[in-house]
Amino acid sequence: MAEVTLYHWEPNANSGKPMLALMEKGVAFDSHYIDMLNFEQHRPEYLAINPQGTIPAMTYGDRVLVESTAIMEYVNEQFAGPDLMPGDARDRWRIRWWMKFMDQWLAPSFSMFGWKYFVGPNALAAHGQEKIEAQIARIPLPERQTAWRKAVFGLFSEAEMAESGRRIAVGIEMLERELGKREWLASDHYSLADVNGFNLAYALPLSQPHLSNDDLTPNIMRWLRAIYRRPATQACWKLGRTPMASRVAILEQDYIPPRAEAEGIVSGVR
Ligand SMILES: N[C@@H](CCC(=O)N[C@@H](CS)C(=O)NCC(=O)O)C(=O)O
Repeated sequence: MAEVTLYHWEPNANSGKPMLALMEKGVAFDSHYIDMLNFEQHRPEYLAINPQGTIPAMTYGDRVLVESTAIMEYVNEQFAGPDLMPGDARDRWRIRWWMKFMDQWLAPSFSMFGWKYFVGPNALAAHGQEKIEAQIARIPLPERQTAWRKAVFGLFSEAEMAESGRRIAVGIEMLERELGKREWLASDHYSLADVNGFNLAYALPLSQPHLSNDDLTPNIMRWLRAIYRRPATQACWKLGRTPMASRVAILEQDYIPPRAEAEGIVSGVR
């Protein structure tokens, strides 16, 4: 048994961030998959670890850590292995700037698409309306109850979806510009900003093929493929169990042309 246990869902967004950071550092950990579509995050045994019922969470000895970006910073400082907050003070400022921008502004927009097109429809198909209502009533955080209701019952408004689409387009432009300046997102060294960014952006050429592809965003594509080829990323994405995570295989293609429409990824995930 390892000293570290990570409770996580798919290598994607919040769960994927500490998963990938631990693997990059070479930290041995017990992987505890929480099946979010089966509401395992609201079961008493998990609530005993994280009473908020959200994932990821990490235990290290008797310490319990939550919040994906804060966990990554902890992992980087606590354990030996390559420094993922490298460079000088300005680089570290840039890393933190990008992580804050992604966590607060961009990730919620990606998440809205993921929940509308993947999480909600798949959970509804698996459990049916009545059981889902009962599950939602058990969720500890009111804001997570709202997110589930909107996803399952198709209640994200057109205005919300349009705003998320706009933010994703702005985020793509910003990433492309920044990655034109240096090899990695925030520093000349691979950093937590790259780990964070990859977890949001790995499926961009599938989900936003009209905005991100080899013709329009060559810097993003170079960056995504370079991260995909890293042994830690390969090991991390092997822990995925749903078609959400297997979208990463798009990065094996050498050239991805512009397309007008997102490909039908399981249940229309975009
Ligand atoms: N800010 C938290 C967000 C955690 C969070 O909301 N995670 C989502 C999955 S990405 C979750 O646990 N959802 C479960 C639920 O809403 O039932 C973090 O970065 O760790």
